[in-house]
Amino acid sequence: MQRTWLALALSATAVALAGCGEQAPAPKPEAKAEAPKAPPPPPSIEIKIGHAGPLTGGIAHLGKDNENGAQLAIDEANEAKLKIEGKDAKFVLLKEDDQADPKQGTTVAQKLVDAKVNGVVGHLNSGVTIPASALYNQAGIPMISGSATNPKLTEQGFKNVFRVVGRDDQQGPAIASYLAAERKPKLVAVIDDATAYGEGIANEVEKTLTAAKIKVLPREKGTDKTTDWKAILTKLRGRKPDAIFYGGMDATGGPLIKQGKELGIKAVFSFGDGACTDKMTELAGPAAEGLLCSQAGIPPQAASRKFLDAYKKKFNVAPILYAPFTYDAANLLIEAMKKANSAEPSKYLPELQKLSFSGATGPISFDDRGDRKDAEITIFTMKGGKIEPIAVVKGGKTFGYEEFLKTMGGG
Ligand code: ABU
Repeated sequence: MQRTWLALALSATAVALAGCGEQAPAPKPEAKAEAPKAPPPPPSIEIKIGHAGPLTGGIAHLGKDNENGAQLAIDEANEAKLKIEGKDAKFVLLKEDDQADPKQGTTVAQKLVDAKVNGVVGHLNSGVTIPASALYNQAGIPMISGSATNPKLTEQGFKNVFRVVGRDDQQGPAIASYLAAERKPKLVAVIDDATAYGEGIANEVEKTLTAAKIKVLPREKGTDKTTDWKAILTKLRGRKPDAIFYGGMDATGGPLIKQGKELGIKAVFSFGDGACTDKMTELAGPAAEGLLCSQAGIPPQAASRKFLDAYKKKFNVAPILYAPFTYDAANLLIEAMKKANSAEPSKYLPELQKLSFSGATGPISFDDRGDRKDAEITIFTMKGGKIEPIAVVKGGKTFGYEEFLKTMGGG
């Protein structure tokens, strides 16, 4: 009874309201909880580092070794969540294959310039790095090579060009002096591959030998593609040299020593850094045993434990030659950006020029030309299929390898 009355009353009210032109208020929707707004992402800055080296061809293994070193530094910088200009810095490595070819080198250098890279690690070969450096210089982009050793690279007056290895006018005299002192050759044959590096280091070796009153045969030449050395070696065999020095890379140096031994040449074979790798055994087998060679820095196995462990963990191989140096090169660019709080080349270049950096390869700072101060040169021999460090030349002094390790606080 009471319910019927209530229904009638409500209906009357509704009619009355309708008569006044008013609507009954719509039932209120259930109030929804407002989702909290996500804070805007922190501003970020993309910093592009270029790397260029040979990733195809006979020395692709060395190009990949260099690239890996730079990649490791970039990955670590991203893991460290650095801030540049107050923004989250995201580093990317733009990788280019210059095929160890000077023409291709300038093509990829222009590509990196067009991509507006903030800095470059590379290139590997002196003959490629020298012409490429002119393009980076024109664009004001700092570049650091971890392996190009020809002196000319840093003698062009370019303020943006650096290297973290020694030069061939240090390396050539070091290997030639070691050869002269330890093996006492009376007659030496010198061969080169007609590249800026090969010819340059061969000239330095010849100068040092001649100054030591050691007779040097007229220069023999191949190319950076020569793998058949038999004609040159047969000619040299007749001259009975006590030692042969080859200025060139391992891809061509391996066949050279193999064919030399097959022809019965008894000379000591010696090489610069381009052919100072375990690859010589892969290419020449037991013929590589006993060779002498030099590298324009500390041996890779003497790099910091932190670097060696991280490299092995990431790539599951040990560095071959200059990976610790390209790692340092990339870290130098990053460190200079941190100091300048800017990835703008014109802003961080002055920091790079005056940096004192503790790298995986030891303390690094640059002289006015952009060369590494106090670069070491290491002398190796091939033993049991592996190149083994035997001596280190630093600041005009020669140390036994173990003795040198003690100076580094190791050994
Ligand atoms: N330094 C040895 C290989 C690289 C170069 O051409 O200099």
